[in-house]
Amino acid sequence: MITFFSDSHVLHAPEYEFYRGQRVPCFENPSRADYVRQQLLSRGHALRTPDVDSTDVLKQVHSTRYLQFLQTAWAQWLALGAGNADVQPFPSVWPVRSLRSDVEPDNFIAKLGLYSMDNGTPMVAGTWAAVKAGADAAASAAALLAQGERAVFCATRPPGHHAGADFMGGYCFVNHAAVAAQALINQSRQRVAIVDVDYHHGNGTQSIFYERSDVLFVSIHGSPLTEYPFYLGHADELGEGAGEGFNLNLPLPAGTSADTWFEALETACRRVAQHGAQALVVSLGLDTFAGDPISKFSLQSPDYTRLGQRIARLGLPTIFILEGGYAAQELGVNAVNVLEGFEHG
Ligand code: SP5
Ligand code: ZN
Repeated sequence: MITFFSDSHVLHAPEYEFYRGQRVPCFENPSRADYVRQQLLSRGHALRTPDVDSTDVLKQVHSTRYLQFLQTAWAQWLALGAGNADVQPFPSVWPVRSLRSDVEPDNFIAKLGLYSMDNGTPMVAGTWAAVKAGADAAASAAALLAQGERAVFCATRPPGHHAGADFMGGYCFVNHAAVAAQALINQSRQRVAIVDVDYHHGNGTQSIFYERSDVLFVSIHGSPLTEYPFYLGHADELGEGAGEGFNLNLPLPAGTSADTWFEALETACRRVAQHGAQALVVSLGLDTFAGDPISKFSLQSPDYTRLGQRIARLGLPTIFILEGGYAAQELGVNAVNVLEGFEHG
């Protein structure tokens, strides 16, 4: 399968995140993309560098002030102190209920809190470059679909599905799946669907399309009662206004078996077919793997072939976007299993 891959991903390589008050090495790290790249090449899949500028689509999906912040954040951080070049900024204050988020403060840490949903999304000097290459990959994939390509994979990192219109979170800065879906809509397709199979609910993607009927969002994920992102992803979130009925969450308890997971995939696929989708975006998180260090589902490597086969049966032009998956070594095998299941049945 044609795959977009940018070497710029290495520019996003934060050193640590926090876990229960301790610094731990980042689960979302460059080795993930290296393993995916290795597996793609050894199994004969062609890599291409993203060649479409996503700037205009990014503006349709994200707020202007948030994009402005992302692009200037590192310079603002350095301006705070000469020693900051080797330090990762983290927010320490957030505008929760009763606090205002309409006024952007001048203080950098306050801005970082305004534009973050967690303190789990470390940023470094090269973050914007890596993130922009990921968005360009999504736009490039949509352009190939317009030329008649059946399916394209974006092997991008950092991931995107937790990022909303104006916030980062869950290792995500820009929502690549939303960029892909919006780019497909811009090609005058009336109906697009996004199926999010990452272990974590795609809160950012859901929120971006929550009031729209043209982009159906369906997600299978660990129950937010116990799993990140905790504050969204329940079954009663159906969409609002024109979007009512165009959001489907299929939360499953941590520990759910692969058999039950595939029943949920069946439900998801039937809803996509019913939508009359003209193209599909798959938020391909592989943290549903039994060996994932931060997740609690139990898919095995051959299950990913089956996942690709089921998605292929929808018969739709499809963009796969890499999201989570932290068993880095197996990530490549599992991702390429999906693509080959899709291509060869
Ligand atoms: C894209 C994606 O998969 N984002 C996930 C973000 C999860 N952030 C919370 C990480 C919590 C790590 N918990 C460590 C458990 C170690 N036993
Ligand atoms: Zn995830």
